[in-house]
Amino acid sequence: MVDLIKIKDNVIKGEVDEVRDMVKKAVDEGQEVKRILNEALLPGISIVGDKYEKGEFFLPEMVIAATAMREGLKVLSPFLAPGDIEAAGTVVMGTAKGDIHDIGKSIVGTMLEGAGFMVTDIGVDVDPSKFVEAAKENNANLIGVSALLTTTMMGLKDVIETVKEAGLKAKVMVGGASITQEFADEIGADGYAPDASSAVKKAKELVKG
Ligand code: B1M
Repeated sequence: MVDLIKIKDNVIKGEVDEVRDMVKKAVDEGQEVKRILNEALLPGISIVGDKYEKGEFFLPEMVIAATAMREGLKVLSPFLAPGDIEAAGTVVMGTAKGDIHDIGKSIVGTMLEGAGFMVTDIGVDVDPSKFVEAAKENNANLIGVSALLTTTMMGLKDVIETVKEAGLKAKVMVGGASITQEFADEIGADGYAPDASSAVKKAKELVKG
C-alpha cells in the first residue's frame, strides 16, 4: 500500500513525477480519494506554506510544490467529480484580481461538480467585470470568488459591488485562506465557506434561495 505520508513528503519536496505516480498507485489500490486529498496533498502544501512563512522555503520551492500538488489533484479530479448527476445549479468560479492562487478554487470547483453543479472556471487574476460577463453568458445562479492574499481580499468586495451594479440575481460566495465569515459579512457576500466540503453545503443552500 502506498504510504500517504510519503506522498505528503513528496509534495513538500516538489517531486512532481513521484506525487503523480504515487497518487495513481494509491487510487489503483483502492485507497479512499478523499483521504489521499485530506491526508497527503492538503497537509503537504500547508506545510510548504508554513515553511515559506518561516523563511525556510522560498518562492521556487513553493512553485514546484504547487506543481506537484496539482499533478496529484489531476489524478484525483475525475473521482471527486463523477459528473453523472443532474445539475444542482450553475456556478462561475474564479480567483480575485491580482491573485494567481488556483489550487483551492479548483478543488472547490471540482467538489461542486461532484455534487452535481455545472461549473465554469474562469481562472485566476480575474477582473470583476469578467465575473459578471461569465455569469451572464452561463446564466449562473452562483458566483464563487477565491482570494488568498491580504492584498487581494478587497477584490471580493469589488466583485460583489460589480454584480449588484449589473443587476444580476446570482448569489456571491467567497472563500480562500485569508477569508473569514466576519470579513464575508462585512463585504456583503451571500455566503462564505472555509473549505471545499462546506462550500458544497453552502452552495446548495444559496441556490435554493
Ligand atoms: Co502564495 N501565498 N504567494 N503561492 N501560497 C500564500 C497564500 C501565503 C499564506 C504563504 C505564506 O506566507 N505562508 C502568502 C499570503 C500571505 C498573505 O497575504 N496573508 C502567500 C504569498 C505571500 C505569495 C506571494 C505574494 C509570494 C511572492 O511572490 N513573494 C505570491 C503572490 C502571487 C499572486 O497571487 N499575485 C505567491 C505565489 C504562490 C505560488 C505561485 C508559488 C503558489 C500558487 C500556485 C497555484 O495556486 N497554482 C503559492 C502557494 C502554493 C501558496 C500556499 C503555500 C498554498 C496555497 C494553496 O494552494 N493551499 C499558501 C500558504 C497556505 O495557504 N498555507 C500561500 C491549498 C488550498 C487547497 O487551500 O487555497 O486555502 P486554499 O483553499 C481551501 C479553502 O481556503 C477553501 O477551500 C479550499 C479547499 O479546502 N476555499 C474556498 C478556497 N477558495 C474558496 C472559494 C469558496 C469557498 C471556499 O467559495 C467560492
